[in-house]
Amino acid sequence: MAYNHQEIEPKWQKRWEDEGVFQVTEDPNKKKWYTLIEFPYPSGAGLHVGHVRSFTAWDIASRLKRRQGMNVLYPIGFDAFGLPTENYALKNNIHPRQATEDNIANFTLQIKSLGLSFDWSRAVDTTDPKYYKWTQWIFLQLFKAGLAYQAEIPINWCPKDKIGLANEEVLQGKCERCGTQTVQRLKRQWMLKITAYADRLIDDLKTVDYLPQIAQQQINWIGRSHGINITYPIADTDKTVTVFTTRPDTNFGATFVALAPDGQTTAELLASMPQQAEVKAYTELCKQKAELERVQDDKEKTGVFTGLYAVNHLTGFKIPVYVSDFVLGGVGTGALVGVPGHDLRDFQFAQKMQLKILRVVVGVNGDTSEIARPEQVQEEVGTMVNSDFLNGLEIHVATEKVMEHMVEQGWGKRVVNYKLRDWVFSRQRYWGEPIPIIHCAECGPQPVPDEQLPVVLPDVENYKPTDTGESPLANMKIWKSVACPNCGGHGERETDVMPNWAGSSWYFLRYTDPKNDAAFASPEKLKYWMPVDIYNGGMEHTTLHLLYSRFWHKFLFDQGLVPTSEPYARRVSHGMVLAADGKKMSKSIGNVVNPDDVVAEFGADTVRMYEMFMGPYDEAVSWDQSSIKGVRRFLDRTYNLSEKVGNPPETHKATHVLHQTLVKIQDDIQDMKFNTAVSAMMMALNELEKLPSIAREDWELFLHIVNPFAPHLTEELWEKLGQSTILSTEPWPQANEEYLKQDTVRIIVQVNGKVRAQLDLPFGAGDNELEGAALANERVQEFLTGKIPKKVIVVPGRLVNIVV
Ligand code: ANZ
Ligand code: ZN
Repeated sequence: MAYNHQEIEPKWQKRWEDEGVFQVTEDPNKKKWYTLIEFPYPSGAGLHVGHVRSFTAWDIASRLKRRQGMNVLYPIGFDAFGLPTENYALKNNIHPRQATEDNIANFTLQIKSLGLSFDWSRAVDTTDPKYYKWTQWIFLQLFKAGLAYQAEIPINWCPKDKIGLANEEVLQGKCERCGTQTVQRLKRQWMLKITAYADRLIDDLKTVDYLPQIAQQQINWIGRSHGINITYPIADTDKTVTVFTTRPDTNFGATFVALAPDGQTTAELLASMPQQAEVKAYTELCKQKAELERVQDDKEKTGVFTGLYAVNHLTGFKIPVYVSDFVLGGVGTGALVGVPGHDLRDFQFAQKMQLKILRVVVGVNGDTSEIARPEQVQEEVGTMVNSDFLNGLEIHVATEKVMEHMVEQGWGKRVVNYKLRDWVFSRQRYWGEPIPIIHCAECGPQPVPDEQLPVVLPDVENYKPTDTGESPLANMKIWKSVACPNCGGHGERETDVMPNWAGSSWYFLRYTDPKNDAAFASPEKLKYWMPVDIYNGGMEHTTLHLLYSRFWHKFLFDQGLVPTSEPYARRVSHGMVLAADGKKMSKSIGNVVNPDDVVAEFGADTVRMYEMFMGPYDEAVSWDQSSIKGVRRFLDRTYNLSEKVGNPPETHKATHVLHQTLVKIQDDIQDMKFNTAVSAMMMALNELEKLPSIAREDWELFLHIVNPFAPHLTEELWEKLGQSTILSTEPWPQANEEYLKQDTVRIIVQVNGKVRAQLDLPFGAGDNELEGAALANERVQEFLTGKIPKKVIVVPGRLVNIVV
């Protein structure tokens, strides 16, 4: 018989909510536990079954910890500013505020229907002025500390979305959102100096427990490299060129210098270039291309010769100076020294320009032949050759030695370089937090005074982006015009808004004290809850969101405003939920599974348990409808088994299995092996089903075990036992050590009524087995003294009596 989830589930959701069972307050007598999932973006598409997977996993872990006596904070909120909503609103012709409200309402219903133990009283919404007041306030602290500044910088401009994009939002030269080819444009932008934290963002990873690949991605993104700036004289001029290299060991193999079209050096040397006209034409052409496209390995290399030659001090060779767009203006010095034998891009460039290719490193394969094919380009390991005083040295040893030499000779200076750039923090759009700055012709940019925060996003008639590249707020003449807070003269509000990474850079702090009007959170509450004990999120956020929020947090730490230098003690990630066809779910393919439909048909408990059962938590899994049915059958069987609670024989195998399952699921949840935890429950159920009747104690234990996974049904069955308490708040049971030992039972062996031996025998061993083991026992045989027993009496699970 199938139980009625449509009755049971709303009933328990209401009861939990009415009694506030998942609301937490700071309790100094309890150990705190802060579980965080990335708060969802309330898109028009609604909740994804992928959200369900991670939300449920951490709900289960939170439910367990809570029942184990910890004070668990498991909060939820909405990251609701940004382009997706704005674009959705434009497309459906509603106001972004309305769209956001509708979407949040829908998400809330969807999330609540899953029986997740979020503390809804702490929900945040980044678009709520009471929330973004503090986003603005933190921005102003950054501004006051000199970490927010304005710069005229080339930005990646998406001609379709009409928006400046951060480098991170450009993928292969295309807008991350719409796929349109981006172009470079100069624009005054607000920037955040995340580069000031580059070292700490790498070094402090040692103090946290992140999945290794997540930590590595952060390190790669920051891209710290230790190298040297070498300055070469330019032949027949009084000029020099300075290049950045991490591989000065290869300098005997240098055959050209290349300058970035948009680099400082090109501008400085232009007047001295014999081929000035060609260089100018080339640099004009390069402006069309996006940075990422320029540096791709497989891109055909282009460039022009400047007519200049640099002199390599080591060899005395005059090497030609080119301008080429595979060199980036913003990296290092905007100039590099080309070693085509040992760098693939240099190799491609040299082939194209027919430049010399020299071998100065021999790799592990021992190939010493001339380098003519890309596979021969030896980049990372080997021994020096054709390099004078470096010959025979391992490359890293050689690097150190030649650096020392160059520094000594005054040719070079050791430097550390980073790939990380400052964070472009303004957007010329509508649906974001206004940047709380007032521009004054006399005083420059002035912070909006604290008492005037928040700067509320005004209603505009037309929130469509403008072709001029200004934000729609720029059209709001009256709103824009304000008094300068410093001199009282005429001021104008900043009309750019923040990127949608802003609100998510500190939301985990707000959860600790979400209603506070006097501070973003009180120091006491922060002290109680921080750091986040475990943070789960998508692999796609491991560089941007994670880096940005760590940066803000470290800044707040430096200001004495948060108690820990890192926000998240541990970071883990979930695998994606794919469609049944193994593809990413997408509207256009039509393979999207709507969680509402499966909840309606099978119930939240089934969906929760199924998504845990699908496969290893950190691996991608495909949706499988037949497997959902199997999980639902498990729950129906559980429901039906509740009829069998009665008075069984005292000890039996199921009791042992239950206690072992209890321990197993505790361990599994700890290790994020949610799928094997579900399997263990299924096996326990099989054992229970074998019994003619089930002891009440065993049945209660089973309900405890299943409760974090299927909270509604287990509450219902708990109530059916006559319990008036809420199972979700009951103390977690302790496993009985006795039952954990093995699946054995102690059998007493008597000979003529006297105890002669005790045997540990497997559970459920049959009469014959017990008799055989008893008779075979050495001590028993001594007492039998070779006689044939007259009679053997077996009491299953307890005793064998041998009569002679
Ligand atoms: C010579 C050399 C020889 C290099 C060799 C590599 C291998 P990482 O290590 O990723 O930080 N480079 C320097 N400035 C550049 C610029 N503005 N645009 C593009 N590339 C630039 O990269 C450092 C290397 O990137 C430098 O070391 C330089 O090439 C190149 F066998 O110098 B190397
Ligand atoms: Zn002023």
